[in-house]
Amino acid sequence: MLGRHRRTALSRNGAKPKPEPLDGLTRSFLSSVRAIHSSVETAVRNSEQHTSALRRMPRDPLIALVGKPSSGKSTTLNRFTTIDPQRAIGYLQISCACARYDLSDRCKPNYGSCIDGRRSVPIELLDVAGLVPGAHEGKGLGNKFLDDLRHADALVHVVDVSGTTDAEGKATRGYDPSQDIIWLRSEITRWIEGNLVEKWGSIKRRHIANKANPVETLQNQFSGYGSTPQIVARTLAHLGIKESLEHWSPETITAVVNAFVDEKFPTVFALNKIDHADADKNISKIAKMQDPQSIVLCSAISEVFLRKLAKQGFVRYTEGSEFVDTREDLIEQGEADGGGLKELDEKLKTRIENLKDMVLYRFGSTGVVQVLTRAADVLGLVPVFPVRNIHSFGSGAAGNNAVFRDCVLVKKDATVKECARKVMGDAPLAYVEGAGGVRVSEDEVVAVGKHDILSFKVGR
Ligand SMILES: Nc1nc2c(ncn2[C@@H]2O[C@H](COP(=O)(O)OP(=O)(O)OP(=O)(O)O)[C@@H](O)[C@H]2O)c(=O)[nH]1
Ligand SMILES: [Mg+2]
Repeated sequence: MLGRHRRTALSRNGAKPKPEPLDGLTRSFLSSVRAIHSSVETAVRNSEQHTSALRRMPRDPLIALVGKPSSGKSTTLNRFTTIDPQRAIGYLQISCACARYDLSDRCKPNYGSCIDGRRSVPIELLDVAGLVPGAHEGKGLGNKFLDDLRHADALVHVVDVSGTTDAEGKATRGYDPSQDIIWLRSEITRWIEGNLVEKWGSIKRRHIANKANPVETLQNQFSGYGSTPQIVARTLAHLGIKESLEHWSPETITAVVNAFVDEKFPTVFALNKIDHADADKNISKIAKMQDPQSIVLCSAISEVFLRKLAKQGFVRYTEGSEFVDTREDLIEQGEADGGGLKELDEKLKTRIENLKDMVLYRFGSTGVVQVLTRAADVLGLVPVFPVRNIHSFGSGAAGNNAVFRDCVLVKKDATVKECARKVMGDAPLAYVEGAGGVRVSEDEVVAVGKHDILSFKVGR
């Protein structure tokens, strides 16, 4: 994968690439993103006016981008539809239920899109800036950072693998980015462990007095981090601890916190700036330390650049792929008008060639689209399709034969009851029907292909 190719880094000698040439493009890019977002909002409002009792859950799954300053979080976020500087809506690609029933031509999502059974479902992304070593003691944006983190269901740790920024994001050369993975993780565990150990004496006393079980006691402590009893139960099951809680050693507490962080904050490592000449050796080192499933190689700046050029009619770019065609390429391929694309000047031409050499041909894509897919994988999200009519899969609107209009993402191990709450809010539930019109118990756990098409019947 890390084949030897001509090396022409986008930014020479690792300094931050000059922003000037991109400024005009950036402005128009941002304004078009805002335009997209406002049309998304209008579409959302319109659909809300005439469709089912669907409501937004108190909390939908949230993926947080974390990483030291200048690692590329904002650049990555800008690839998605930004709501404000910290938040964006990304679209997750999933297999839609319409494909199972050969109904793809009638599948019309309220949110996102569905093409031939590949559905894009919106998911919220949060840019959590301000993390530096020592954050758990309040350094940098310390506590603010850690507070924001509570809401996250999965983390994307954006790691600068160019080695051109130190642990605090300052320009340097030859920095070892595998260190960032170690200290960032340790900031999170030390924050949680510090809070736990501080109160351990009284936690133990209450545990004994209440004759509580360890899940109850720990969930009381961890609920502030957005934990659930299921997460705590999985944490403890994973460790298989024999001693009762009041006899736990400091080592056991450390192990519990570590296992809890694994469960609560599943993490994807987005190894960013792969366009840089020094990236290879750093990637190899990190690849040896981490589960390969948790790693995605990416170049956020290349993705942003290609999307801008495509928007402005300079290239044809299939997002998430390695395919970039210029006017010349298309003419060569037999499209006489060059696909209606504009001519490129020499500077842009060279830059695109470099980008193909350094990123697309070597790694197969800019990797940014894959970051989200991988995050959803580690989070184990299950798409659930609520329908009004379990036989037609329709939304119940007269004269409308569209199917599977709604899709919600729920976390692994979610029950039918939790899905109902997510979709219907507090409306009283009479019963639930699953595919084939059969009754489904509220305690059933949903999974892909199992109880994932549901019709909620309201009433007492
Ligand atoms: N070479 C290269 N540079 C990149 C890439 N992604 C981002 N950068 C540059 O890295 C610098 C920092 O990027 P940002 O996206 O602002 O970083 P950040 O993580 O949001 O930083 P803070 O907001 O300070 O926490 C900018 O100059 C980007 O242009 C990339 O894929 N390759
Ligand atoms: Mg930023």
